[in-house]
Amino acid sequence: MKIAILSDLHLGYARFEADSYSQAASAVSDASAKADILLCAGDIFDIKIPRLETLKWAVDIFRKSSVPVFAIHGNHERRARDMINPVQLLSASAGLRLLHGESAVFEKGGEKLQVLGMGSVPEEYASMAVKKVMEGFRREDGAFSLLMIHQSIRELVPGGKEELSLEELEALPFDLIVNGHIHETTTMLGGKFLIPGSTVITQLKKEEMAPRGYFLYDTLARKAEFVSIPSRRFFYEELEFKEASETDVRERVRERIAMRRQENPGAIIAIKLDGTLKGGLIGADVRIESHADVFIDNRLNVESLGAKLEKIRSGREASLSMREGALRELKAKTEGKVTLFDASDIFDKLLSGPEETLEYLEKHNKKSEG
Ligand SMILES: [Mn+2]
Repeated sequence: MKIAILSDLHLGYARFEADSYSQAASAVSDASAKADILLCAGDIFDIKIPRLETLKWAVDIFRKSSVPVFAIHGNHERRARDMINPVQLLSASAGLRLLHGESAVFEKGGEKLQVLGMGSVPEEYASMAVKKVMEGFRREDGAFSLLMIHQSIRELVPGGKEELSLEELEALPFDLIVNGHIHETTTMLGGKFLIPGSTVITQLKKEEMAPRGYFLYDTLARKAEFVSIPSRRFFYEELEFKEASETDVRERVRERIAMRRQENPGAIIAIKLDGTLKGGLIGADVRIESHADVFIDNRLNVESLGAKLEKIRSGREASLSMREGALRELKAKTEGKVTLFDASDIFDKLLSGPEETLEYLEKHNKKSEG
């Protein structure tokens, strides 16, 4: 059996709305021609209450699929329990099978696939939600078992703590786990954990330069193949300057755009400008003419400002920790020796001011007099 795994179509995404429709349409039609079933791991829509035009696009795109579609909702579609989310509406109008905390079996040519779907939940509840969903899950005999989720993954989030971890996912009884939410194509756990990534650019990050597409998974070979779809090229450029003039910056930006657009006329281009400017120029002084689908991230001369802020911040932290250190030291040295009052309290009061110190001493003097 061949399973197509798609995710994060973000239909109606305002910045690249036409791309969101055309690229999703390509992905769904290409996938339905190659696979026996299509899985959609959430964020089919970009917002919870899409415009009617977007809904019409979605219905048209999914109605054309010649194979069944199983889907879950993503965080962009999540609404309160008693409200209708757009994927539910799509499910009712285009025949998608929407799974939230339940499983469905698809059978073809004597082969069975069981998909357990869990729509997006807030990250802090993800572990608990998976446990709860697993309690109600009964494994179908002889079926290839698959879990479909739409969550962050602890190991992929810097400083992540409450997200689902790869370890707990690996321990679950599935042949394959597929995830949405993360827009970058990713393969983990030796091919047992797949993230297809979004079909449209939404974040203008370096990682999004990779081709857009979907995974085609073969249950017999237990292998996934990434199938790229026709999509608009995206370039992320970093230009570094040193003591540059406004003309220097404008020239190099213009050159870079021309170079990229020569090979890819419709390319989306994000340009990060970094480094220093001549004399008293600041980043905001550099005016760059606007081009369609070119996004400038101007960080010229912000380094010095950033460094200044950093100095102030670390200075504050250093003095704070010095104060804490001194308090601790004083406490340790006077412990058991000074009995009338707490020496570290006096130190603290002295730092606050003479009034506070006197007040404190007077209060303790009265106390010791009885
Ligand atoms: Mn998304």
